[in-house]
Amino acid sequence: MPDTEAPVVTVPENIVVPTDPGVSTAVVSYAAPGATDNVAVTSGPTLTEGLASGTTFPLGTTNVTYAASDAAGNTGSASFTVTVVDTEAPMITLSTPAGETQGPFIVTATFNEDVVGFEIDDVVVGNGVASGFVADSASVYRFTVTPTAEGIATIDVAAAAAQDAATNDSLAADQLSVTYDISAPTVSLSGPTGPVSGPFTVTATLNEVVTGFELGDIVVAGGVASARVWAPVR
Ligand SMILES: [Ca+2]
Ligand SMILES: [Ca+2]
Ligand SMILES: [Ca+2]
Repeated sequence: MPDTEAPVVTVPENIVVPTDPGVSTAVVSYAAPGATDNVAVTSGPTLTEGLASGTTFPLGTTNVTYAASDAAGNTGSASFTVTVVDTEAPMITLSTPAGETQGPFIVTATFNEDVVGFEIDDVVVGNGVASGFVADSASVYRFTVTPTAEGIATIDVAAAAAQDAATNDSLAADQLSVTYDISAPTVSLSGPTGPVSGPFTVTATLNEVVTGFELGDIVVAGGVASARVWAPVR
């Protein structure tokens, strides 16, 4: 009597795992498949489809099949699936070229993965208006912010502004703030109010932080300016 019974291969149950942190894949280990036969298993179980245990599985479902044979050439096989699911919320970062501006400025919103549903209405501007919304890609967006009044303009994007392919809502962005400054600095001088009989101190007070103000900028008629105390004072 020939042996017509194929080996019986046993494999793990279907596996569902989240992606590893920060990547769209997962390293998945599973229990080693086994095989039994009415006579003897002579080959296997061997991986014939999918990926080995302990390797990196892609997003989505991967079929994994193992086969085993006996001496009579009968082959049995069994399959299971490994499904990698994205459970990570997309993160968004807001950036702009400078912290101070004298006019409209560009803000770039960069997600750490592709998203859908991000649009200009998701951008909340304090003391300004957003316009010119452009999608450079599914993860990088740009828009222009025009400040309204001198002072700080803020840009916020709340949580759930956009969704990744697995419909995870995006996280809120850290607030971006830019100082809108269009007035020239003013300087006021103060010193002795009455007659003097020797060197005296003059204080130059600027209404905002400046650079480039030096001793050579001081013009004195009937005297000489020297740097007794020369420190930036606001
Ligand atoms: Ca057999
Ligand atoms: Ca995600
Ligand atoms: Ca949205």
